[in-house]
Amino acid sequence: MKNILVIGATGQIGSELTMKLRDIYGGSNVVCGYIPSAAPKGELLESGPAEIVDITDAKRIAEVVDTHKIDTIYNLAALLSAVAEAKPQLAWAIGVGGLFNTLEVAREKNCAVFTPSSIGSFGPDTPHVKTPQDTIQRPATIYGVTKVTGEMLSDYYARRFGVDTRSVRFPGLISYTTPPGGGTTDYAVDIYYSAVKGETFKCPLKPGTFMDMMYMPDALRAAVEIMEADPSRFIHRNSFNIASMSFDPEIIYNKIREYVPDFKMVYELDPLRQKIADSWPDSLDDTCARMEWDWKPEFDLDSMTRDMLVNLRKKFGIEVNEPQAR
Ligand code: AKB
Repeated sequence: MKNILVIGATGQIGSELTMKLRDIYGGSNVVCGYIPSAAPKGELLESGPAEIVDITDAKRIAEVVDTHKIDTIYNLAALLSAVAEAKPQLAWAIGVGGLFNTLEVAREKNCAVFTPSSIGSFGPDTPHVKTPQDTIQRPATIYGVTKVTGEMLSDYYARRFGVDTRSVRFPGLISYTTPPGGGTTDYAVDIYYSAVKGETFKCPLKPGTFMDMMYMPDALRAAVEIMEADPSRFIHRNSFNIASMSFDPEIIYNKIREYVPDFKMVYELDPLRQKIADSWPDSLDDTCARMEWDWKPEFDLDSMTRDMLVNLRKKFGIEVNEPQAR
């Protein structure tokens, strides 16, 4: 049985991953680590222990690890790409300083560490289509710089100190539970909210902007499965490409229109997000993850769209029948 600390447990991934980990390992064995400005509420607060853990405070991480006899840390603290461009110093302090603190505590107290990387770890010189696992990265954003640094630091701690560090490069994550904040791929979540609310969607990226995306249940499963995987099969550790679907704004819009025929979208470009998206891959090659720990996605664009529409309508109390394709 694992004793897990999730740092950043109230964020977009953390709020759902903490609940999934509690389902698997038991509520009392998974600590929700949060900062006071993002305190847990409802089920997240009630289903297990919660502790204030600011990732920039190494002493506090060590205290919580000792108190709860933690053996595995999920480090989900980060600023997303567009916000990080506005606050590069804070992005570094959290993404790199915070990871360094976490790895040091893990080294001293013998914890395994999961830290997500991202498609944002790639840059303009990366091959954009079917981006290989091992290729040039050289990102153009501070977010990407922190992610590449994190991948290398995590590999260093594994090689040099034997810390069990593992990671995946997440695509844009789509979910109906906790909205993302400040990412470049957020449009692919926002578009579903507009569709169920009957609003015209203002798309910040131009047609033809392809990026990898993934439905949250697949992403959560990846985070659990990689930490459960047999490390003797690993050739890589930090960080594995994982993929399930790649689309541009037109493709997702037309998919939603199969279920919401009156849905309207207009383009209102955000130059910062467009520049970031243009520097990221169109699609990743996830062969290594498939071979080294049997990664396999379950959702495609159609099954994700159906599930998103059903669940967002429930969330907003909108009565309609199960969406049917035209
Ligand atoms: C972002 O857009 O910043 C994130 C990511 C792809 O890492 N969703």
